Amino acid sequence: MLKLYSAPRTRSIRVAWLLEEMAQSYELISGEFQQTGSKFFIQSTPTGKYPTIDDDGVILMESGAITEYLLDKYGEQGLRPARGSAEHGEYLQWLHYADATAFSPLGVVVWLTVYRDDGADHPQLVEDARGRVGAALKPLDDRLQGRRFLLGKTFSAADIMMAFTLTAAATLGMLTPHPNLTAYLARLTQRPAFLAAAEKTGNLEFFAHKSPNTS
Ligand SMILES: N[C@@H](CCC(=O)N[C@@H](CS)C(=O)NCC(=O)O)C(=O)O
Repeated sequence: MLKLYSAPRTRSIRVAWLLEEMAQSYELISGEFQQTGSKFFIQSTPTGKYPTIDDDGVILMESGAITEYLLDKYGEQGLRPARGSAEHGEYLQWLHYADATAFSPLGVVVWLTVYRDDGADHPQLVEDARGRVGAALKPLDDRLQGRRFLLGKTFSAADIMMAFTLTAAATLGMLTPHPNLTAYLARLTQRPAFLAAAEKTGNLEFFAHKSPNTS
């Protein structure tokens, strides 16, 4: 059976949520995120990263790639537009934007202020990364003006990818200037498939936007 390696507060929620939307059965292998100080790829998964899937020996990391693989293999279930359509191009754009463009500067903020905990020694770097987070969230907020989802009226797997990124932004207090994104994230996290995945993967607290230092 398809196995998903998952830990709370990681991108594994994206894959669990997608599988719940697809009503696809899977075995959840739950672990805890190991703090990455100076070592990387040390998570208790076959790749050392979360998320990882093992689909009868096909071992994959990268949440965006896993998303596309699962939709190809197990059926799209209306979760992405037809290939070659204009909407499919937009779907791919936002799917990748979620981790490549929007999460990158967020990752720097998290790295310096949460994992390394020496952000105070590098105020310029933190400020620069925060500025780039704001710059990456602005076009998204504009996109959600008058739209329920990234593609308009239709929910897609790109929304799943984006929700994790926006939740990370919210825990750092960086979603407040973006009212469309705040409302959009609230909409997404009411979905039954999200709630099922969040419960199974221990992510309900994270999506309540609690930072690692608050309980
Ligand atoms: N771009 C990758 C990022 C994967 C990633 O960095 N995952 C984090 C948890 S959310 C991790 O496993 N970090 C441990 C490490 O970097 O060694 C994806 O979208 O899956």
